[in-house]
Amino acid sequence: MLLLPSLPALLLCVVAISSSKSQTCEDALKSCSVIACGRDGRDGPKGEKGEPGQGLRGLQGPPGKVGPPGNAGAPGISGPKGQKGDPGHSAAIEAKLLNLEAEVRTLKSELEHTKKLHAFSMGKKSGKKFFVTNRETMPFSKVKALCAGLRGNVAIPRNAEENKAIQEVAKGNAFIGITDEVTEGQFMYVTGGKLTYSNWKQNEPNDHGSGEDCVIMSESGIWNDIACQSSFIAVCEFPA
Ligand SMILES: [Ca+2]
Ligand SMILES: [Ca+2]
Repeated sequence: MLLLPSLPALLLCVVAISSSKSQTCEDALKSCSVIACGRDGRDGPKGEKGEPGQGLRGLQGPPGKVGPPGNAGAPGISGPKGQKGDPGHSAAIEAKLLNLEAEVRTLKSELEHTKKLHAFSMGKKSGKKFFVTNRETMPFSKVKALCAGLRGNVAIPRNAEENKAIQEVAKGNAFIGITDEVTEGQFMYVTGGKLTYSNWKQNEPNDHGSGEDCVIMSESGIWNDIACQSSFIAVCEFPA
């Protein structure tokens, strides 16, 4: 950088030359790095590497490019357990269903109990059915409709025991489920089938007057054919 020697070095060199006349200028050049003798010198030997400079450092360069993404890290630790959720719909429906089933079992049991009590209170249970009346009188067609509405049938005495049971329930002239509406003179059960038992009054059935196709049981338990449009006591029968 500095090709010229400093002023004190130049003066020193001049002083050295003047103080020793026996020295040649070339000798002086060996000890002086600056040509001070009036003619061109040659390049001196290469100096040793200097100390690192104390100058200012350069400005910081711009940031480099973003590097590629790193590998995925290991899974973290499981979080704390959450609070218990509300019961689902299916669980609620299942619970209701169980309640309903329990209620149905209870109702069935109570119904059986009630039927037994009813049959016992009637005291007229005969075989596998029992007979019921409200003691109202009405034409035969209405008796059939009334009993069907109660999921029963018009009372039918199929043997002497049932005949007696109906007699005790009716306590008066009551229709029984027997007619010859289909074929005159051929009495049948309203539920189908020919008679297997009968308790006709003497000289009955006689199809008196304009015709008698229905049958009543008198207070004494004997039968008589009679007009279906007449009104008599309604008695229904139900399975026991
Ligand atoms: Ca008849
Ligand atoms: Ca008659």
